[in-house]
Amino acid sequence: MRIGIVCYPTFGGSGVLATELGKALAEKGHQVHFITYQQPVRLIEFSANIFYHEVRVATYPLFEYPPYETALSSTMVDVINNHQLDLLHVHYAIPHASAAYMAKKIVATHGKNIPVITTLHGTDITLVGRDKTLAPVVAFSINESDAITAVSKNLRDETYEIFDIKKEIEVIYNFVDVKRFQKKPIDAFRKVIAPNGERILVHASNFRAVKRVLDVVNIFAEVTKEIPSKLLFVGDGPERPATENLCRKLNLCDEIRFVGKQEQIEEILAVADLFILPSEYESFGLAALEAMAAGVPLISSDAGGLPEINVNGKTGFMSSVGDVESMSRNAIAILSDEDILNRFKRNAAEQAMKFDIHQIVPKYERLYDRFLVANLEEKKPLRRKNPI
Ligand code: GMT
Repeated sequence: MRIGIVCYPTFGGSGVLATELGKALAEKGHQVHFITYQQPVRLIEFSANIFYHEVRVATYPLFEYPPYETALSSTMVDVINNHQLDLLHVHYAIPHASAAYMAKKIVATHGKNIPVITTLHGTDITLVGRDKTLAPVVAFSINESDAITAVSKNLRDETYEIFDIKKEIEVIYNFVDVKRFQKKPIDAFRKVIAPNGERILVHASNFRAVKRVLDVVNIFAEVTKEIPSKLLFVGDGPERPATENLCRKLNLCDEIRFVGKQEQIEEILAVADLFILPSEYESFGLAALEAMAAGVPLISSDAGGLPEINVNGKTGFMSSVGDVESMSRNAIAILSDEDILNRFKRNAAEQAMKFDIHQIVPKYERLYDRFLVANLEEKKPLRRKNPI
């Protein structure tokens, strides 16, 4: 099949998921065309089945706001026509679903039917999408998609709650390539981070307000009073300065490291003992799933789709959003005993298997197949019942 994938090329969960999906499909023999404004961060190695088409936005002194969405639709049309795409799979509704709608309408005038599948990821619905400056377009373009998927049951329900969606939204969970995360810890790396055998806690995110990164510092402050430990912050974003200030205020600078945006997150997770994700909302929590795949238990909030991946008391613990005291207590409970920690690690790794790439990617393929078959049916010449 020839599949066009549209996504954000950055470190965000939706872009990571879309890129990993494209890579997996290419490995299975499909031809995959990424249409983005930059090379996706996880698209580093060469594959004969992967193509990359950069969206270039025209600039002109008149344009205070360069027309990205128009450029994206035009690039989609170009790729659909010149590479005979069978379907478009767009990740994150804004502005990808509406740009795809426009492209679909344009190629229809050339006599082509291009099915559009929209995968909703979270903030495109719960945070940004519901804003009144965007909502009518988001709702319309979701309804106009040929198929809609959401990355958790929670996100599906939230979408029905927020918008008047007339179609079925199918849940296809996010996935992880478990094998990639089953790395042996590099001793030398562990020693650099925790020279005296301290426990290693990790948080990875885009440091937006919704992640409640300050809670991570406050949880760590409590943990380190009881258990010698270190904290690694992976990623970067708007809350970073406030987070650094809090580390300084609590005199924890020697215990906390900011390692920035990392492509090889699996190397870091391989030495981690606990992953902290106290988010205000998380449609799924792909970063948490990656941690679990590396055998790292999870201390998280119970917001959004997190209860669909974190099994309370088994793969980690969940607490109400903002309940730093409960999260600290649970973290200490897991970290204070080697046997308990190892049991949680095993459970986390086992739970991640349910979301392994080999379980989930075929679900997308089956969804694609439905449209391929429908399109073939449409193209079949009409057979007369009584040929003359
Ligand atoms: O804020 C983020 O975490 C980035 C955002 C994105 O769309 O790139 O992540 C959302 O999509 C991820 C992949 O499906 C989910 O795992 C995250 O939970 C979701 N983030 C939120 O809902 C806040």
